[in-house]
Amino acid sequence: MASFASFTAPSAATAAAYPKTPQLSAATKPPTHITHHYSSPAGHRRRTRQPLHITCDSTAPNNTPVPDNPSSPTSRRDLLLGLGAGATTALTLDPFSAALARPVRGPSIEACVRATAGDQTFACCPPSFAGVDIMDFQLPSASEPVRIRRPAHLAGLDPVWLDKYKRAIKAMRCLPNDDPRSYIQQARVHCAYCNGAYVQADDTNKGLQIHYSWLFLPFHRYYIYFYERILGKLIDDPTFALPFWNWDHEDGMPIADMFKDTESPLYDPLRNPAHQLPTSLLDLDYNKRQPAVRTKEEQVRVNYAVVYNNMVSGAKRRLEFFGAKYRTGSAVPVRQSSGSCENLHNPAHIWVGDSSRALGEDMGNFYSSGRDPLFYVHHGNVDRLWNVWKTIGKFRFDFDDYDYLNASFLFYDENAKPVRVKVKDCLDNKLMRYDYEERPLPWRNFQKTPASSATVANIFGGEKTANAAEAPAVELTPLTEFPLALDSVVSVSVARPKKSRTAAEKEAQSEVLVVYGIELQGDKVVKFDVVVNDDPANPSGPDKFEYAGSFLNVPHDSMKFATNLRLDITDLVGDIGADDDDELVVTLVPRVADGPVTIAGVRIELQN
Ligand SMILES: [Cu+2]
Repeated sequence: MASFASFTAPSAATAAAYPKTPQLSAATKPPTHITHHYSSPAGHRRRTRQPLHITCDSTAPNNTPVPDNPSSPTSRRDLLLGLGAGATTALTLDPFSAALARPVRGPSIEACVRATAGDQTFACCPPSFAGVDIMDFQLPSASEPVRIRRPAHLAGLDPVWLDKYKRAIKAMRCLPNDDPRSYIQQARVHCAYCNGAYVQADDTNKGLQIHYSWLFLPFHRYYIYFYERILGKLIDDPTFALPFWNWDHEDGMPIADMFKDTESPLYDPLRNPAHQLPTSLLDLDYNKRQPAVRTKEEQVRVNYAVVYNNMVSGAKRRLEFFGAKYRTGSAVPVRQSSGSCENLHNPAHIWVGDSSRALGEDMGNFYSSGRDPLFYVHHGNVDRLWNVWKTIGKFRFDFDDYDYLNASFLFYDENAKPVRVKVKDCLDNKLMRYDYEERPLPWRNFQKTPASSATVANIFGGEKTANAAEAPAVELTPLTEFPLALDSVVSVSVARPKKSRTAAEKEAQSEVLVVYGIELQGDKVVKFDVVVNDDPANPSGPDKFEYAGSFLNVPHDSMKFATNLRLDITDLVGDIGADDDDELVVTLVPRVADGPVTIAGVRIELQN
């Protein structure tokens, strides 16, 4: 047990139940008990939420409040400007002039302040780094065993491994709260990086947000890398590997049983109970209060379609898969665009979280999602799909941009030592001494089908292919009426930069549909779908040719922000027979609007 010498082991066995959240929000109104009453959004009967009992071998109360960073007592919400009238203009410009081209060099820890979510603030800053040497990350020794991550629904059948996993999570829950490896401190990592607690080290006038950009995948890779190594250390097992939530395979779509056992340290009471039934399959096209009425077969098909869209047809190039380039100096309210890897992962957050709570805890808000063990398992699959994407071929490889490779983050490692990591050291997970068990990819050659609506054929089919915009049955909103509030279905005719492209031209450049200047509150769930040459009265789902993609915001900080949605429609245009059309009719279909959203416009680009 020598490896435990470096931290204070909890002692004595008195804590009857471990309250998971109170210390997170001393200045707000945290739940101080762990039995909650729940009213499901679909009007189910009220039920009492199962409490979670964790008995720590400890005399130390593990709900000791962790103080904020004393130098930064207030939230940044009031310190940074929200979006002004010029924001839309700024978004349409390239914000990355040569003078600004520098890698994002992690957060300024000294300037960490309380995070925001809704009208509350939360203490999410890490334990002070003051006077501590921050090491540069070193890849683990090549002699270390490779940790093999297995799908959760299969790994859970192995009682020896499951026991280790539960013991490790329990040990993490029982660490003192000021230990940077403790359960609550690990959850705070996500909160601090995602809910407005940090500014950039090299430009403290600018906030730091690791979503909606190319930082999304590498940040989360390192996050669960350290989390996994901490768990292994806590049970003294250097081979310990996390499972991954294999939701891109039919068998893995329900939440794995081990997370639903209310007596287990893997359980989180703050989830949507309606989605923890044995028959509940994750819905990758989740519309929150509009429950999908699908058979199991239909849900599996829709999920495969969503994975296919975000991994294959809509993710031919790096910008659309990874998300926008993000460099030091990029203004905080302008989050250029998320990649399809992130878009693919968003619905699970909303689907798992408790939608009866204003902030959607735990998984439904970035400030709290790290409190659910499922978070790390969900992100394991996202991390795995990064690797899978690179095997699909053509232009699917990592960015080699200097500012990507040298972007850096700060983490605490398994020895509670602060480490500065750079993106370039995480591009090959095998060098990080972990890997994934191979799984079939049933979505890989998904066959989409045409929209079933006869109306679509009437409007856009037959001889009516030369200029779909002239179709009389669709009420078109002129582009000059943008920006507009997206509070109902909107169809707009958008000119294509080039029609009748040859196969070689399609190979050389993707046709990308850009919904730009999407403005919303960061802490609101907003979802809209985008369909092309489709019937606005009966818009298609993800398994149809006409469906281009969806925008979904997972609630995070409470600032207003603007972003873009980029959808590769090269395949779509061919599928719907619109190759020779001058224009496409793009329909935006609002699905969830917990807050207002405005759209500055829609355009089509050709992109290398
Ligand atoms: Cu996530």
